[in-house]
Amino acid sequence: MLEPALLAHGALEGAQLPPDISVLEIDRVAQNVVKSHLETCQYTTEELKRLAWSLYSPEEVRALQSKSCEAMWQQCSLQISNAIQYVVEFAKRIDGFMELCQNDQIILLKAGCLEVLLIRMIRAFNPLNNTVLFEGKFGGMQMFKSLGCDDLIGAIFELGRTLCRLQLSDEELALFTAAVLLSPDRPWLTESKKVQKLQDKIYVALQHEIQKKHSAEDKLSKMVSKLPLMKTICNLHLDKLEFFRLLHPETAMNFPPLYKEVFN
Ligand code: MHQ
Repeated sequence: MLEPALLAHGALEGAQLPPDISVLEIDRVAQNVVKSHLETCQYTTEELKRLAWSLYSPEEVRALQSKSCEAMWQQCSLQISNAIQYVVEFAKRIDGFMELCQNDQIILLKAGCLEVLLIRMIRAFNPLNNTVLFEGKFGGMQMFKSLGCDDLIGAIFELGRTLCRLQLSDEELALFTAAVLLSPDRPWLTESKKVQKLQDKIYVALQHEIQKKHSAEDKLSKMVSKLPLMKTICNLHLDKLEFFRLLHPETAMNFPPLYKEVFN
């Protein structure tokens, strides 16, 4: 989905900039996006480094596992909803986003925010022991057993592991999440050309950032190649939510408003 546009606009092809974008403008875009990310990333790198040592004990994991499916869904939707608030704030701080019509802002957020969360997850994911941050401590996938979504959780952890292998810096993470958010191919966008232009600049800035250390074509195409798995996870999540709603409509009604609004 993203590849054809990327290739067509030359973002993956060497160092040359599209003729209408200057180096100064690309630097400005990068600075704005990185600043926005750092201001809205929920946990600083230092905080996360400290937290990585606090693991759930086996008893605590067992306690989470013996919760009801409803209680665990409620807890997860609350955590996700909190994290979404930061993604919304991130979007609002990206130059150009607030200049899009409100309809398109909502479409981009609804379609992109879980993907952004999944990319942001690598900051709170420890590939050494396969654990993720959940309510202040790190734990493995077993802690989500009571959700009854082993396939979804397995896919999320697999994505965490493969994205961690790319060793993205905060700058790369910031630009990658901004590019995912500003995807011009989301259904029902009214000004997708405007979105395309914003995304093009962000991808050029990302390529520029990667080139400081690596071969950009290589790393950028590896990053872009994880997008299909993210799409699969988003669809799986929607399926699970729909099924849960059928089984427990009262619980689903009480999910956090933001979670309901994004995934309704
Ligand atoms: C963010 C911080 C953050 C917050 C919440 C959908 C469902 C029923 C279950 C974290 C998914 C379970 C999420 C809470 C699980 C995979 C979810 C529940 C980065 C992302 C992160 C760490 C979320 C990652 C995914 C978690 C653990 O800044």
